[in-house]
Amino acid sequence: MEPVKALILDLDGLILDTESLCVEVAREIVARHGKQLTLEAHRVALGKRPLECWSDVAKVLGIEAPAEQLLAESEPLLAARWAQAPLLPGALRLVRHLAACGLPFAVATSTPRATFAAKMSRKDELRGLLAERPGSVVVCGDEVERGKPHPDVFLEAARQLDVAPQGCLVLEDAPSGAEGATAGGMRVVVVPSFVGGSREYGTADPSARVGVVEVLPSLLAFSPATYGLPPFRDLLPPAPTDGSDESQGGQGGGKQHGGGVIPMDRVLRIRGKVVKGFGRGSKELGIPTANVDPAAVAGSLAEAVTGIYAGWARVGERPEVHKTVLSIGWNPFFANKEKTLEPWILHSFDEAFYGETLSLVICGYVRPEANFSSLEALVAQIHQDAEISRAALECCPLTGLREDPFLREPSGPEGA
Ligand code: ADP
Ligand code: RBF
Ligand code: MG
Repeated sequence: MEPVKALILDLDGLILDTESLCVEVAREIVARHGKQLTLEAHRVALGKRPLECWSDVAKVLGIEAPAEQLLAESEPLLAARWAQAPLLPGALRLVRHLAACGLPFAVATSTPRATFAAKMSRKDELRGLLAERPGSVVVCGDEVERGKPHPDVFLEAARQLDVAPQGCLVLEDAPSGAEGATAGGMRVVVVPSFVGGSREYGTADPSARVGVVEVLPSLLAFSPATYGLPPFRDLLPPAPTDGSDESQGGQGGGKQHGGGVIPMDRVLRIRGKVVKGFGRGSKELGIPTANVDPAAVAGSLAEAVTGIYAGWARVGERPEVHKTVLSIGWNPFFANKEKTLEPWILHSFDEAFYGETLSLVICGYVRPEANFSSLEALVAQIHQDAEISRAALECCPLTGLREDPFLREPSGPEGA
């Protein structure tokens, strides 16, 4: 297989969370035309150029107004919002890493050049790394003949990077982007931004020469080492620098992204009541998990990237702050229908504490959720997660967050 020589990154939905802004504006515009935005309309438009998005949305919803008019209606609403689009988890970390190791990379986006500038206007570091480095390559939607799902932006990015398509690895969130990169003869890692999730992309084939090789829940789960690229250097606890084992691999759940806990740029602070779970934590796994009331944390839970995390926990107003490891997601092994947030607090309690308020500072990403061939394998993995989290929470900057003021605020049931 051709080694990966360059990465090509999508922008919207991969690096920037512009999807929620677009959905908000699209809802308003289609409502003006007497329609409601559907999941299908959102899906077909995702990742495409603005005019093509609107023509797809109009077609799917049966709006008679021309796409040009819908686009013109949306532009002032969006223009006011672009600069505020948040960075997606793991995006800045990846871009910093690529720039630091001198790996060639490019942006291939459906966004027109002027909108790209608006989106970057308040992202100084990101803009510097993406667009203002010597040799930066950014190809915008209005700089090629055809938009995604055609391969034009990707092929132009590869041409400017001077790397053959077989040597390019594309990171994309949208079906149209994955299709375009595949049509260009490239391998694609998909990080779905679309609520419909990974089913859209079928099963990934890790050994494919072209097309989708991997589907990941977030950029935090992306491991450059899988493609023979230099591994991230920020994992905790730090790998020994002198020893013979340079790989950082083989440790606990970290295996899937190279070993270790990733310190999070944006720490999550969550407070909620402890409620009854599925009743299998202690009984089936021997691992009690204090399920946090999903209603109390509705917003944060919906937004949080699924995965296993490390952090600090305080029960009610008790004086102690404990290390914790936690799972946010759907528990693929049990195929839950509800997204849960379940900390296993690394402390031995005398009795249960249902109904008490739990305050959590979630500061490290351990690994993506996974499925397992047996209950024993799941339990062994959770114990490894706990060990690696214990060690990581002794390291800077995670260790300092034990003193986070959020853990000391009065813990009303609603929290902050
Ligand atoms: P459920 O399915 O109701 O969550 P579990 O078997 O997972 O039941 O047990 C979780 C309960 O056990 C928690 O709600 C908490 O009251 C109690 N508990 C005791 N020790 C711990 C611990 N170390 N971490 C989390 N919860 C604990
Ligand atoms: N469930 C899964 O299906 N897959 C996992 O990878 C997984 N990892 C977990 C890691 C930790 C640290 C914890 C505390 C739980 C994890 N679980 C996982 C959830 C576990 O299945 C759940 O806590 C029990 O089913 C009890 O509800
Ligand atoms: Mg539980």
